[in-house]
Amino acid sequence: AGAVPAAAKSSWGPFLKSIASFNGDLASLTAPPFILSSTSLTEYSGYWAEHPEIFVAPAQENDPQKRALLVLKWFLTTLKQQYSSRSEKLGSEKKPLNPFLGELFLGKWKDPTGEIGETQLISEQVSHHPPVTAYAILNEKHGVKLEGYNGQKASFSGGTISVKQVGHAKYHLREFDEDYLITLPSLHIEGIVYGSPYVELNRGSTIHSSTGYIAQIDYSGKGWITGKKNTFSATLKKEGSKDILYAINGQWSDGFTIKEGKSKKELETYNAKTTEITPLYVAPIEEQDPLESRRAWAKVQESITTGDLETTGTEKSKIENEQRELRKKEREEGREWERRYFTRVMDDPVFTRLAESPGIAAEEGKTDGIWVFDEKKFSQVAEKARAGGEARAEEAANTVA
Ligand code: 0T9
Repeated sequence: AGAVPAAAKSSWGPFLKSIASFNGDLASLTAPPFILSSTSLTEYSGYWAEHPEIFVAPAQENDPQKRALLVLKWFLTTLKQQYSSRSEKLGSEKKPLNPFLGELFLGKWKDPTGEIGETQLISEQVSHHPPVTAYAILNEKHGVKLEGYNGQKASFSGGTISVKQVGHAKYHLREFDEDYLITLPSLHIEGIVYGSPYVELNRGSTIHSSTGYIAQIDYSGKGWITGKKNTFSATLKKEGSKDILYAINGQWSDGFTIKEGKSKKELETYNAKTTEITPLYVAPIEEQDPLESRRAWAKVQESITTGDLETTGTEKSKIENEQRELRKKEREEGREWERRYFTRVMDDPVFTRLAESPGIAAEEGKTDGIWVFDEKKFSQVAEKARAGGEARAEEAANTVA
């Protein structure tokens, strides 16, 4: 208790009252200024690969069973970034900026060692109403590709906001032509009454592999055995068999232990607290595309940081009005906003095949169709950028001459 800054206490009460009549649309929540984050939700896609070396590790493993374990391990190591890094950094969960349609967040994890290779992030807001973010994370050197999309369905009851994630992620290994379908955990926001919200995971999530391995992860929050927050227990099995090949237990924000199923032999302990992350490189704002998140929101972000509420309001409204105009024009011209990197499909063969495995509710993964990373669009954008770069270089050369 007592986490609400004194100056903000007066705004928290009315806010609590307003969420009591919450309609399920998280973006419509008007949170008090001190709980506003200057980060857009498009940036959250980066949490999937803040340990690039763990992200590509499965590509270097020849045994399919161990590969499936490494994919599960990688997934577990992303949870701390995804769900508790903001609380740790900012003191509580904060409300992200609600991305506009077509907003982009692009970056890369550089690799000075040359062993991991560069890992590239492409995140795009593919829907505004309801909000859906799609992403692709690519490591060319190791032939690893993650793609997915993410929306949220929320409800408020008993003092907490419960959030169901809509969407899924697919992890692909080129060398083995192998796919993993990842479902996303449900979460709830605790600590709301005290004004210091933080995320806890509940229920479970799964990873189904095209090689027939199934990982099941159960989240129990303050587990009844350990009483510790962020507790989970995971198993890896072969489809159709009850034998546990590996069991992983611990806390996703702290650490966990991987044991062999039969012998219970300890294979590895992972320390989430001491494993360092690799920061994402994002181009300087002046080099960014106007649709890139940090460029588009720059003024809003600055005013949130300095606590200038008036500017936050006016700059936010500018973006919202511009967006309304764009949508109106599209409606009049009978067209739809062209997503730069993603395409909506009604059926994705990998998703359909893996989602058929028992235990997956395929419909839950669909947000009016499935968003897939469009390699063709991607290479066209890359081609254009190259051509642009060459033209600029030529121009520069001519100027010098
Ligand atoms: C995808 C992730 C997601 C996004 C966030 C619910 C939430 C927005 C969605 C699901 C990422 O891969 C993982 C992590 C955290 C999720 C966010 C936590 C959160 O609180 C927000 C919502 C929109 C709010 O900000 C509610 C306001 C709250 C902070 C004050 C009561």
